[in-house]
Amino acid sequence: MAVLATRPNRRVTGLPELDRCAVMGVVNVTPDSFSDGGRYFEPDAAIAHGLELLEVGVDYLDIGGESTRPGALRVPIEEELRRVVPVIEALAREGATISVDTMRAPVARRAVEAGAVIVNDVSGGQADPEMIPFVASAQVPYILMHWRGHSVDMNSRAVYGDVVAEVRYELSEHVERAVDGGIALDRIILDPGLGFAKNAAHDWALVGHLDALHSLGRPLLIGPSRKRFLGRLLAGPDGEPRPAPDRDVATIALAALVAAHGAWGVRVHAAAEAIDAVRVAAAVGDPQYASRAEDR
Ligand code: PMM
Repeated sequence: MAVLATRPNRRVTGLPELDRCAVMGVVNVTPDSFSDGGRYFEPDAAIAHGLELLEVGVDYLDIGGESTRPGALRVPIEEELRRVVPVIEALAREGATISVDTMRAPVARRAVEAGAVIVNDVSGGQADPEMIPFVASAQVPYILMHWRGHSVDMNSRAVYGDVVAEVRYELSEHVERAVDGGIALDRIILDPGLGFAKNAAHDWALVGHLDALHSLGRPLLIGPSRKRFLGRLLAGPDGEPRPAPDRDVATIALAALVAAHGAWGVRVHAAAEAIDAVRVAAAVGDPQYASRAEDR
């Protein structure tokens, strides 16, 4: 089955090129994330969780200390540093390839010093004017996500005529800014930012049109894990959205679909299941992958 007409770009300078979609396991060192509700707020719990994710074979750990759930208020920078730095240090020592999920340049800097090798900036360089210069100087891969403003009021910015065209255009503008600011284009990974200033219909339109985003020419990371649009799709007869912890099967189904449509990576909580799913997607797209996997 030819899943894709063209091969999307999967090359990111500074990262290995995998023969399947990468899996990034989430480690939220926060008391209030919608998706895992503070389970890993204590450093020891976060480190233990990171080790579990490594054990199941994730390619990357994404470590963050600031919740971006809709309505969330900012965390003071000292607190964000206190949360993430020891966890990054410990997991880097264990050999993890770590991305730091932060919008702040000083946090990104300390995280890179502590062993992170990717900066995941959900604001795409908009929250902190020092972020692009820092990433340019550190020469690390940069995940640039589509974003229209801080979580406290982002839902009011979920207004689009044509969400796919507008997200594509806004991403292209931010890539241009990042490159003008000195970040090498070949280190940039793009992310449509599911759930960030987007309602469920917007999220579905974006995951259904990865081709439009691929046309920007950069690898795509997709973060569907346990998000509201899945909860709404799976609402029970009473109309109540399915709770976040019960959205993993849907997350995995979508991970397989976006992997089959050329995503470079998926950012997920249920990492073991996602690894199986992206391997299935790789085998469907390339029978050689299946025979190589059998030989491993
Ligand atoms: N989503 C969340 C946090 N960080 N980073 C990227 N690049 N893409 C995402 O979709 C994304 C992100 C929010 O989810 P969480 O609270 O489960 O971490």
